[in-house]
Amino acid sequence: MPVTDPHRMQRLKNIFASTSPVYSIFMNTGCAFSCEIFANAGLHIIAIDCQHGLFTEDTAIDALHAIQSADAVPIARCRWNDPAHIMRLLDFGAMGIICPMINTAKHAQQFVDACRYSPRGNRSFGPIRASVVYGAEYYKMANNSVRTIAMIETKQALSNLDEILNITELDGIFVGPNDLSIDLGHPPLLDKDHPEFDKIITHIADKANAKGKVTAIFVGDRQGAKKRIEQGYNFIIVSNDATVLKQQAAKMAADMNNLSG
Ligand code: 3PY
Ligand code: MG
Repeated sequence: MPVTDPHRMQRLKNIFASTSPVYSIFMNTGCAFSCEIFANAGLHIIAIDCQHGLFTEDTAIDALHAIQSADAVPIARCRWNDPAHIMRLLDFGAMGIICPMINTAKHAQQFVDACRYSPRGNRSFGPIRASVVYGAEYYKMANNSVRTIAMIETKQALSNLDEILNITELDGIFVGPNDLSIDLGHPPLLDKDHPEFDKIITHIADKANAKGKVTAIFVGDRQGAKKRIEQGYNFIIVSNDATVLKQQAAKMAADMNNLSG
């Protein structure tokens, strides 16, 4: 029996509709086996990072194969607001796109247009792998299933937040706390306590929640996740596979060196 399943397509939408926070991790090593490990570890969503991660379009396909081995939903951060690249990631089977550096309503409109078929956008038809994985219904269901998430990570995006949030086809925003803090004149703050910056982070969540959008943010660890959830975020991307591997490798080496010392 073929393993096509149109219901898989609705999973991301359904996950975001839940009232509990949702967790993911960025895959940055460019390694499909790493994606398989994290996808089978129990996270809701696995996010392939084509912006800062080592993935190319070719290896993103391997990552999608690997994620499919588990129950996790595959999404991708595109390398930039580049319609050709976004369309390929969707054709490969990513069910959501996180787009970096969306600073104006025009940027946001260009982004969501690339994710929706006409008349709701200008995505070109050719779901080569997506129609194999999700079945013949893919075309009919794609516009209502693919999730569009715009990164808010500059001063300019902050000042245009209301206009960005008014874009109908935009399903959510994702705060990049490092880029945003840098643009506001700080070192990269990630989830460090910083009253002035924390106020801005809460303000973004309040505005996005009032519009019924997914409110996503990047954090370093569990403590950071807890804080951002309290500030109003419901989709948390925690760390990345390269960092987790680095941390565990350092711990393992220190443990072994202590043993022999
Ligand atoms: C940022 O913090 O700027 C990010 O893009 C997180 O991934
Ligand atoms: Mg960023």
